[in-house]
Amino acid sequence: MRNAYSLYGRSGSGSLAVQVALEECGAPYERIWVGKEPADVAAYGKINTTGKVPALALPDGSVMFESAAMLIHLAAAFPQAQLAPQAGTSRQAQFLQWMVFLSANVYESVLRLYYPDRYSTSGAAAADSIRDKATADFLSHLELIAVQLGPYVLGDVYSVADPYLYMLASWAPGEKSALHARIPALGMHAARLAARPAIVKVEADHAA
Ligand SMILES: N[C@@H](CCC(=O)N[C@@H](CS)C(=O)NCC(=O)O)C(=O)O
Repeated sequence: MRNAYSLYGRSGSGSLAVQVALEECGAPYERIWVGKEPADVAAYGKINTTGKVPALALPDGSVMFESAAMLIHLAAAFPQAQLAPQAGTSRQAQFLQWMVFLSANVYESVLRLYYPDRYSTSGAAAADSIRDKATADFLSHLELIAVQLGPYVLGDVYSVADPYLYMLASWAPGEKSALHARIPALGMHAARLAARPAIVKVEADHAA
């Protein structure tokens, strides 16, 4: 029996996709919520110096940050779960492309949407225009990935890119139905993913 992983996160945050991957790998893990009080944030800063969630402590005690890196790592650590294509194949090249795209573009635009004050020296005065541009970028990034869903990010093969897309798209502002009406392929992807036992379990944990 391997020692357990420790996943640090918050409800509804970027730890959701990593928790889904831990479930689908069959990895032993504990899920730790990080509080938002100054003392909690200070204590967490000693575990993850970026201060962001998620962080993942590996069975050997080392700690990593960056959600996409965690997903890629877990898929490689548990090859029997078949959550990523084999290293060196052209399908893996596509997989890595979309993982980096989701992290560098989709996640990035969501952060501008939710933390606009961090993207200008004008503070709140610039917030509305930063949010508007972030929303437009978020939607165009999602449209770009949605046109080639078939039904998964890698076509007919499921991978950790799918719960990553599922989680990021769920952060769209406003009603989910509006996003799914605008990008139907994304709605179908979300419905398919929402039926997976690991997602049912992790969504319930985050909603509790
Ligand atoms: N690139 C990072 C982004 C992590 C991130 O910004 N997480 C958000 C929650 S989804 C966070 O910690 N926000 C709190 C803050 O920035 O103060 C990743 O993919 O893990």
